[in-house]
Amino acid sequence: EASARAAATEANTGAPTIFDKIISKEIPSTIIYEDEKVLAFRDVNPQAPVHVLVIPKLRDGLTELGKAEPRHEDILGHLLHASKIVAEKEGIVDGFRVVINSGASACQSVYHLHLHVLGGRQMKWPPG
Ligand code: DGP
Repeated sequence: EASARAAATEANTGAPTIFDKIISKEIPSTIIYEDEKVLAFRDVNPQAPVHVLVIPKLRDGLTELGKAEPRHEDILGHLLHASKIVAEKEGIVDGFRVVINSGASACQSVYHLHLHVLGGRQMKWPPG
């Protein structure tokens, strides 16, 4: 846990992230949904039978949810709605979880805002 937190702290530089290369398709990913504003693709390290990341194509300062400003309201709503579309496409819309890790205390590891859409198994509460 301490090392995950340390890695998360070190990763938070505001520099470009691996997600830029996923958006540009330089790094391949399994895309589940895409529109002009967002991209949804399978997480490389799935924590559930369905585990998809939904990200804004334009980061626009949204390294993490904790940096959100009023100008981000539209994209934040769009990301949530895209998460529901992903859940529908993946056949889990009757029960799924959306998670946003924001900052080192939440062990965020990639500093480009992303929503985790998780499902396909019984989820537990509270999360770790
Ligand atoms: P977080 O801990 O919330 O910052 O989650 C970052 C997620 O990103 C983590 O679950 C693994 C995923 N991830 C990291 N690098 C890649 C990659 O190159 N491809 C894909 N598909 N997922 C990645």
